[in-house]
Amino acid sequence: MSDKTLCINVARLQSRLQCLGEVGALDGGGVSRLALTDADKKGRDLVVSWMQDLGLDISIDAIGNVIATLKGEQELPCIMMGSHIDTVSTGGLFDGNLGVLAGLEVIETLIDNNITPTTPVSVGFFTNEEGSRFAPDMMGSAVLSQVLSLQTALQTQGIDGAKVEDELKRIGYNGSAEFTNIKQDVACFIELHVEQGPVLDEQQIDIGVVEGVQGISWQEFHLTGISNHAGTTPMQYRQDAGLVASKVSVFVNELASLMAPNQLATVGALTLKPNLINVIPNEALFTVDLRNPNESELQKAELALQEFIHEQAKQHGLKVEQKILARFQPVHFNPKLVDRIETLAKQNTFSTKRLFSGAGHDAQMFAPHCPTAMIFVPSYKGISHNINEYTHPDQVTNGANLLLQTVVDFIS
Ligand code: HGY
Ligand code: MN
Ligand code: MN
Repeated sequence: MSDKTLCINVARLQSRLQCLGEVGALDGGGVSRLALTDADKKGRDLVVSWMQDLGLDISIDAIGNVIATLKGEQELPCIMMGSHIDTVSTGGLFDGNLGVLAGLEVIETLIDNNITPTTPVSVGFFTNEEGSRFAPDMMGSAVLSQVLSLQTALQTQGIDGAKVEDELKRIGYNGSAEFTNIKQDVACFIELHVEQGPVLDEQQIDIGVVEGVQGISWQEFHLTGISNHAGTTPMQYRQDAGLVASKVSVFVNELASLMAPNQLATVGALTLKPNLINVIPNEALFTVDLRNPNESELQKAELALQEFIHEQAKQHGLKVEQKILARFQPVHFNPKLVDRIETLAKQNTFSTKRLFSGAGHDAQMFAPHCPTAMIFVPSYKGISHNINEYTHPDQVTNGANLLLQTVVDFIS
């Protein structure tokens, strides 16, 4: 089979991206399908129906990961593609969805061309990749790769007080299939994803050849001081939790500048209590997202943050409680597979650039257990986790065809 003649059905892939994008659609554009919500269920049901239409073997495990498989001539470890279909609450059409639907498109293209692969070919979507409702992110693939225990994941309480276990049951995705044993059952894992950053778009590059994923540190801090009257309490008498939370936000921004260019820092969620104009806040609940491709640098940033918060809390008479929400070390993908993808991309006369992923991905959970790599296509102006996320149809087609050729290359 010549993989040069094989190409995906562009219209079918585009129509599925649009169709899935209507599930959880927001007025004014964009999508909200937070993990395990009704919208996530509807999206899951839609993609599962497409998998069923293709007659694929579908397995749903106890954390709700869904893996669909096209049988191979031989019972060998599969080549797996996949990503996620849950989104942040201001999501776009492509983050995660592209990797799942392009994987399905690759399988349907094999079927359309009466190609029975030597090894099984699978495509999966993994539960709660985003982690915005239930931390940590990449929860489903973290359980699959035994980085996170199933029980810990099931008992996780979300930002809205709901529990993963109850929500999985409520939407009917508390599956009973055995967990895929990545080491034994998966020959290699390839994830197609939008870059979500500005590099490929700015440099007009067709394909990002992803060498790895940077380290991620998510922490939640709860500062407690004393609420008091905003008009009668002299500044030096205050135990103002809101003040210190704001100082932390400025501190981590300055820390990232000091540790430039690879350190990133974000205070993404911040709630003050009682959150009233004339009351000094006695509580501040906030998150800090630190990222760095270098583990020791990431640890340095975590330590600097720790020291700053405790010194400020002491100075302002606050109690500090903190929780690690996610902590993943940097991951390197399989050099041979990365090289192969780069070669195939160049054979298609795509321009390519090697880069490290800024965002976390399910692929980073597979990487320690089987040869793993990722393919990036550009995000317009690097926008993502934003309703205006966009990737041009030609770039979607490039990525999906390269994914197809990588799979065909592997199964030939
Ligand atoms: O936060 C991340 O990097 C991913 O989108 N979950
Ligand atoms: Mn993603
Ligand atoms: Mn995302």
